Amino acid sequence: MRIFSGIQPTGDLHIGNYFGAIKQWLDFQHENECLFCIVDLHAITVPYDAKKLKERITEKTIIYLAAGLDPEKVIIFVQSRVKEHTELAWLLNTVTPLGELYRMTQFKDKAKKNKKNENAGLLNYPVLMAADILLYDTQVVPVGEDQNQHVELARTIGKKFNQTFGETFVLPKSKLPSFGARIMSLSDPKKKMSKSDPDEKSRISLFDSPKEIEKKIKSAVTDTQKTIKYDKEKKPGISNLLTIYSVFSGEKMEKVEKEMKGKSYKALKDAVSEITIASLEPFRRKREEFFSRDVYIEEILKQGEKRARTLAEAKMGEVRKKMGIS
Ligand code: AQP
Repeated sequence: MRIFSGIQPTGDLHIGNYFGAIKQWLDFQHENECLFCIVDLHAITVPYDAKKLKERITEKTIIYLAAGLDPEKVIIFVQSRVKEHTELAWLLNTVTPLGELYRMTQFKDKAKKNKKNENAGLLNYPVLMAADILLYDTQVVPVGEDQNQHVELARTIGKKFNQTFGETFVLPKSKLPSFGARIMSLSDPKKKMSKSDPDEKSRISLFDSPKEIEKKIKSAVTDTQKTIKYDKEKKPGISNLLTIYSVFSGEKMEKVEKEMKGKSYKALKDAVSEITIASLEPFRRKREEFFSRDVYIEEILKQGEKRARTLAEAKMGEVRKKMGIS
């Protein structure tokens, strides 16, 4: 199967990004044709530091490698280096109903957060994402729950194009993890954990030190009751901690609930801290190995770009022809 997914080079990756996206990618890489992209053109739709963007891209590439992606098997590349993404996004704009874009949850959330910068790029973000996906005849897009709506829209746009210009695009499907598709903020467990949340305590970054992890989990919001039970509506904080424990341990929720039954909230937090620290330790270690290997990282990105471009150019040739563009 052809698999495509990406992560924006914004902020520090957190355990939500890992469980929602990267962990699934690792499972796919052995038996499928995978493209994993660093989607820098998406990252610039919100205020960002232009001087730091390149550094952020290198950082994310290191994370992909440290997590265990094998550049011999998968294509790792930077979105802006393959110009066909923006060309196709423009063309797809012409078949995208405006109403669909206005109803996207992420647009509404981000526009609200960035009142002074409510730009057209933010609105058109899902069209660019549709281009990223459709350009490679992607069948499956492994993402967290928050991106599901965008993948659905990519399908709608692809279908509309096919109906208008003839069969051209494969219609993609999203693949959510069976559990951990939405890790919530530690400070406000009704909101998803997010890289751009100004409250650092709200997320556990993949490279937080054991001390930082312990501190953040200790201060995680729970509730005033005493029972440990999975109930997303009534006990969002406890449910989030149980989820984190479950995804790191690989144990089913019923088993985790049984294990934690009768324990104090402090004991639950200690257990979550312990398993999180132990599970993230290999990331910290492997990341060190890739530091100061800039030439190697750039080589991987160059190779990835070349392989992605070959596929993208062929598809764009077909698209231009269908649309009557020379
Ligand atoms: N809290 C989450 N739980 C599970 N999966 C998540 N993802 C994001 N947050 C969670 C998944 O991570 C992948 C990469 O996300 P992205 O870089 O495209 O940006 P995002 O979805 O907008 O995630 P963030 O962390 O909230 O970033 P910012 O703050 O920069 O917008 C996606 O597959 C996403 O589903």
